[in-house]
Amino acid sequence: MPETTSTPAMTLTIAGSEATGGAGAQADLKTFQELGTFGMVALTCIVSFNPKDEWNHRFVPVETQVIEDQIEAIFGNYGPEVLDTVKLGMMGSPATISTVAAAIAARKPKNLVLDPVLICKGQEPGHAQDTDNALKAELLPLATFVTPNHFETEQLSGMKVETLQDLQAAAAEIHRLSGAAVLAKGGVRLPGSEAVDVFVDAEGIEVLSAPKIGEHAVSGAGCSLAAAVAAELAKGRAPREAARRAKEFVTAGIRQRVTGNTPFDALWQGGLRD
Ligand code: PXL
Repeated sequence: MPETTSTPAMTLTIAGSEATGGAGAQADLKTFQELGTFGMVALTCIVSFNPKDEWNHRFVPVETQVIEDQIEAIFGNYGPEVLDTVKLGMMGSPATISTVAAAIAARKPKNLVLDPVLICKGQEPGHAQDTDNALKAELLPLATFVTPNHFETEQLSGMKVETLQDLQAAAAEIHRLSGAAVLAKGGVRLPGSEAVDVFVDAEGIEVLSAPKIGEHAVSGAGCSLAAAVAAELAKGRAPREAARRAKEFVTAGIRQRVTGNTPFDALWQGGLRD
């Protein structure tokens, strides 16, 4: 058989490990593969839920030098013209944010999708204020696409979000502040039978809507949504089309979610398969 080489679209996630495979880098990598891109990971931290303590997070940061080493290895192998799409997930500390911001600013990938993970389940709001501030100051200005959830939308916009109109105004504000395309997630947090998300870019606003599936947030939905946006951008789709496809991917994955012993189910990235 003659040898052939292939050149799939390339996607990197800089994110944390969530050992049970619901969220974090595991969700990103599965999403990348499912959507036909060649996935890579630079790990920022390791999260292990604790079954003996209501599934709260145990969190271990990866040393900043090791984060730099991983990013060096990855971009040494594929330059920024080949690897032009990077997704950022959980950072976990101001030191990690500064390390990642410097590494990204030096490589300038065409697409930088920021999932602005501020606090996770099990963390006290306010506990991570310095991390929130560093994320806003150092990573948000580099992003070309940002995917805040309900809480993160309020934090990044400084606005209260209780209705779809509020979500539209807050998403527009984050777009104004950052210049990035914004996909702000209402998810199950806004009242009504539809799970609504709002997309905004320079061309205007669009409400993406799908019937709610249950009343509870599913683990990995945010990670998978941002990873799906990154995969679609890497394949050459425009941001608005990437947002629409990512929403479909996540809706199908929530419909076919996986149940275990944690109090939240996990999204299945194979939801669009026949
Ligand atoms: O869903 C946010 C998230 C992102 N990354 C990691 C996580 C979580 C939530 O549990 O553990 C590593």
